[in-house]
Amino acid sequence: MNKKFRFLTSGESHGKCLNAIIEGVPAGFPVSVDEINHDLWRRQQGYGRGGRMKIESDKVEIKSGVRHGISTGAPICLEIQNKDFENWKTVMSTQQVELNDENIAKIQEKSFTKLRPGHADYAGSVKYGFDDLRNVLERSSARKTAIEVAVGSVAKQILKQFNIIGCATVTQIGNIESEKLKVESGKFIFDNKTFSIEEFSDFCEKSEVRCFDSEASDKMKQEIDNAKEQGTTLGGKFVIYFKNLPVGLGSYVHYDRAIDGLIAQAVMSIPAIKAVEIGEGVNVAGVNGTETHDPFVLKDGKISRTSNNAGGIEGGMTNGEMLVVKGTMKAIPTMKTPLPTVDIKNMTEAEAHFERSDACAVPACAVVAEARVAAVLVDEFLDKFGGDSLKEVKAHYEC
Ligand code: EPS
Repeated sequence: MNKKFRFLTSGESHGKCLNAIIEGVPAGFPVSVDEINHDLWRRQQGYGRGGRMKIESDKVEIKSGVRHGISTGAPICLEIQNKDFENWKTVMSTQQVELNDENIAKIQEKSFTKLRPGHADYAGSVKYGFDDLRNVLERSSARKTAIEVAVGSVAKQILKQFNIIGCATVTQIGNIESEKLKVESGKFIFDNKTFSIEEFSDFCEKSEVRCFDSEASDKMKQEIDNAKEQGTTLGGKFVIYFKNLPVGLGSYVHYDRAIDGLIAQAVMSIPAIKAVEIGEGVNVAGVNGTETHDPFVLKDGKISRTSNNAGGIEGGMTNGEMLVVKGTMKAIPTMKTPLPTVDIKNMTEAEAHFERSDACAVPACAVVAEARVAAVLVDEFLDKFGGDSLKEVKAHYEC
């Protein structure tokens, strides 16, 4: 498959910085640092975030591929500095450090060998042959999602040129669920009122847990407080919406071109995600065909639908309806009250390693998922309507 918007990232959780190189942004697209920084800020929010978010205030530097705020068609290089690196300079040095007593002590202090169940520690150390699990933690950490959000923010800015807008909401934290949300004809219905995507998004942005339902938000915060008190962590569910997508992104002709498969991969690759659903998702198992599928009707002479159970995708392609992607995140595995484990240093039973963590990162995860979905959508959008410049892409899109 020939990707049109592709990117690679690098960087460790406590290394110097996180980087991305994006290839495929045509010339002439506005790329705003402020918009990227706003998305980075959104990712850092959320009740239940840990101490690291008090240290960092993520800001991106665009290092190439953009001139005076406009893309040039060249690869775009993004960089986010890890402020915490100041405290990890010796431990995370990319070069050999002098092995004096002080440095040895610093490195040993941050080494760990007690596997955290649920994290990448065990499989990662076996796979890469590490004795020090620090080597696994540093790249497997969800810290890398900061640079993924920066990439997704560039993708969102491209989509915005075509009036394609997304938003992210949390619908469950621990056992607390939000009110059931109805989405009909591109409108959001809850609390017996109807809202546009912009209005709906505002409710989510204002909530400390990114939930549109204020009553549920309060209960979710309480649930997080309870988990903290017990030294444990919480997972949950979120939903990503994208509106105004053209018909026909993705394809049914090959397994690796189905857009639902691509979206599922993108969201599933976020640390701690255990399930991805499109539209009604797992609910379709218990419902017959008559109730599952979305009838066609003619509305003012145009083909229209009476429901959107499919979540905007049929046959591996967007069908013009609102895209609905649901994600399920497990509780973060680094816990104050540790689980039983094995210490690989001396092969004894032990308690799992604990270091600073988040009691709940579902609101942040929703922002990451929105960014990852945006990157897939742009890739497919440029595959269908691509050109070397914004002007060419617009011409292809409009004809
Ligand atoms: C994260 C940074 C990390 C964690 C979290 C996500 O910072 P630190 O390890 O320094 O506290 O807060 O990562 C995890 C919980 C994890 O399991 O990987 C971030 O920037 O989102």
